[in-house]
Amino acid sequence: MAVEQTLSIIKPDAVAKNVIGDIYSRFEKAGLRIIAAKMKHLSRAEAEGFYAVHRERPFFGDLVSFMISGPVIIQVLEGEDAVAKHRQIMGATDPKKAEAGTIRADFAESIDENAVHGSDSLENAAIEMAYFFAATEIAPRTR
Ligand code: RTP
Ligand code: MG
Repeated sequence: MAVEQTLSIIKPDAVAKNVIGDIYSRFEKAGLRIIAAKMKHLSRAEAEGFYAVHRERPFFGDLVSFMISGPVIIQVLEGEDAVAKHRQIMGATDPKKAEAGTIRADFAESIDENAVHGSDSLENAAIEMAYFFAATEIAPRTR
């Protein structure tokens, strides 16, 4: 397995629930290191750009409105097999289908307000990291 980097977002519902620390703790316990982080209230244009692949989907408008309903925390996670490991900790998109003990099983209310985002491939991870962070804002561990 290779060391990878992936983009994670704690969505507005989870920030509102005050569970940022709990979610960070799950990343750390899984061996994922936070190598970049920022809190941001996304503009509509930023949210639309981030989710542009879903532009034609029926849920796109609701998704964008939700993502700009409050601040989010955006981070880059680094570790062995980080893309898949992060998706595993997150759980299924629909919390009703998410495995017990996953972030979405524990904190998500619905498929629309589902607590977290995670890149779904190494290729998309690179695109999404560049969308939110300059290279100088990402600090891979040296010790
Ligand atoms: P994400 O991109 O946020 O990590 O979630 P995901 O990969 O598990 O799901 P994706 O298919 O990429 O969908 C992006 C987000 O759109 C909302 N969604 N709503 N109502 C619906 O049928 C529906 N499907 C997706 C969710 O917030 C999902 O996380
Ligand atoms: Mg996705």
